[in-house]
Amino acid sequence: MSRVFSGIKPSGSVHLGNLLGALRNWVALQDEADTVYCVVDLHALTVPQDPEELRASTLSLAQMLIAVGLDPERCTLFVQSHIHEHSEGAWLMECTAAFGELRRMTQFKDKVEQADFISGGLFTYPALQAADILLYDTDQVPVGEDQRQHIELTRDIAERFNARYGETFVVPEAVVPPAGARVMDLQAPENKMSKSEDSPRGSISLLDEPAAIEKKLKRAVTDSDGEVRWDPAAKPGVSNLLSILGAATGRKPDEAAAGIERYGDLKAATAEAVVELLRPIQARYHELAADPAETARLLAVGADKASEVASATLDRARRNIGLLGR
Ligand code: ATP
Ligand code: LTN
Repeated sequence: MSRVFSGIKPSGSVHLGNLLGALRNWVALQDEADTVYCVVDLHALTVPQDPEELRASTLSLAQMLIAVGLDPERCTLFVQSHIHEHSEGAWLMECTAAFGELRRMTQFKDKVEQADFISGGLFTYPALQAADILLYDTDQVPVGEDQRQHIELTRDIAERFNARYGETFVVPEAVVPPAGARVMDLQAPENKMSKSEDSPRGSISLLDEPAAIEKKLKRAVTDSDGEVRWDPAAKPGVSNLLSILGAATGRKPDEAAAGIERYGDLKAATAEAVVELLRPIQARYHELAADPAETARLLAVGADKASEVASATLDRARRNIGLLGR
């Protein structure tokens, strides 16, 4: 059975892009593979955090992952910082990645432009991500389009480590869904929908009330030519609405355009589809949020399962690279 691994940061609330680009795929893969999913709290530390908020968002993200359909009995669901092998593995990865490779990462370049404090961790972030993936002998990494470059780097690191020190790591590949891989911001459709707080009106949180969803979609940026047509280059706003509508109703974006002539109708149809998609997720989330102790228990079971695999892989890497055993 192939091994699947993926991670999501506990920063801000989970949005529609996360769901359509990544989480739905995570859920589906539970039936086909040995799946390992991680709340990557260490990755959230690349920017300063409020300690209480970070703790709360880590727990709440785990609850949201279960609400969207991850089943802790069928997958391994855990918190990254519970498994110390991730931090230790990251050092081995940092020493295997080239400075130039890390410098070329577009996510780093974008964040550097926006951030007023640039931590060292922001730069070495993809090395920690490589450790996450390689510790679990991962074959496939389901992610949105924006993560493709990090997975390519992970492959290069694994191949280089194996070439230098002998077969140690499985070389993984990215699995990017055909529809919804890149959901764009509703107000600035040239940017991806994101958790960052600069554009609350451009992003639909999985916990938004129906009225808020309708309002955000009604105000979504379109264009002035008035034709409902799938054409991401010329019509980014309209095409984004069609991708969302398509992904929410199981169709390709151009098929979703059939029978819709006016932008107002497109927005209303998209809002209705999104509200229906989120309704059961929200109900389940609120149930789980009422019992944090149960979530903590589930995460502890996940950490036990994860630890077994991660420690065996890290031992192998330590040995192969020449660290003295004790
Ligand atoms: P941030 O905005 O803080 O960078 P994020 O929204 O990108 O966060 P992550 O935790 O980094 O969220 O990503 C979790 C998963 O969601 C990743 O697999 C990522 O590829 C996917 N993803 C994130 N944004 C989008 C988007 N707009 N469209 C499709 N997939 C997305
Ligand atoms: N970098 C990813 C989150 C992430 C991840 C991972 C994804 C951290 N570790 C391992 C896949 C596999 C992001 O910013 N979305």
